[in-house]
Amino acid sequence: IPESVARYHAHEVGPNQCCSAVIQVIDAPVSTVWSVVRRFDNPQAYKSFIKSCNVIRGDGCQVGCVREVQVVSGLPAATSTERLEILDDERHILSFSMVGGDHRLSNYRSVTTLHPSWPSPSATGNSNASTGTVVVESYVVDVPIGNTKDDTCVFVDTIVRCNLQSLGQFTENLVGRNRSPASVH
Ligand code: A8S
Repeated sequence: IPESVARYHAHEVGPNQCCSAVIQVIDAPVSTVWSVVRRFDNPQAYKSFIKSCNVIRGDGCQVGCVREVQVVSGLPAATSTERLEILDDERHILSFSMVGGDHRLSNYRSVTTLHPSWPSPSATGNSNASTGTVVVESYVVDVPIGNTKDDTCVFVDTIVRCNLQSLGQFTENLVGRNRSPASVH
């Protein structure tokens, strides 16, 4: 990861905050994965905990715009209001923050970056073509009163890991590289 992009993952972490990162390797090109990730107005395309999303301020994919997501039932929250902070189409960086909602994740901010990955030459005999993507998603968030840093990170890591795994499945399907073939009836 280039230094210039790595610094986006170097969050300032206050005494009552925690931060962590999740990494996911996806067997689809950066261009495909980015076309899905950059759609700030359509997170439900791959985030399975999100039921629906409405842009309530600004233009869907422009910095400063605000979306309100409805979360599926069974989770400790129903809605979240989120602001797009960074959308860099050249370097494949997206960042958003949570600015409202009925959840307990105060001052949440995440940064997602995409990086080309190369298959091992022995696997394909072609070491030049980048075919895959490494996704890095890091975040910082306040530790809610009555919780520990560890609990908070375990909770958020679980959600982020689920999101990145379904991003992988969704985009691998788009390019016909689904690892787990659909069952045939
Ligand atoms: C994301 C990341 C997170 C979303 C969390 C952490 C959330 O949507 C869910 C449960 C909650 O309790 C908080 O990139 C909140 O979406 C699934 C409603 C914000």
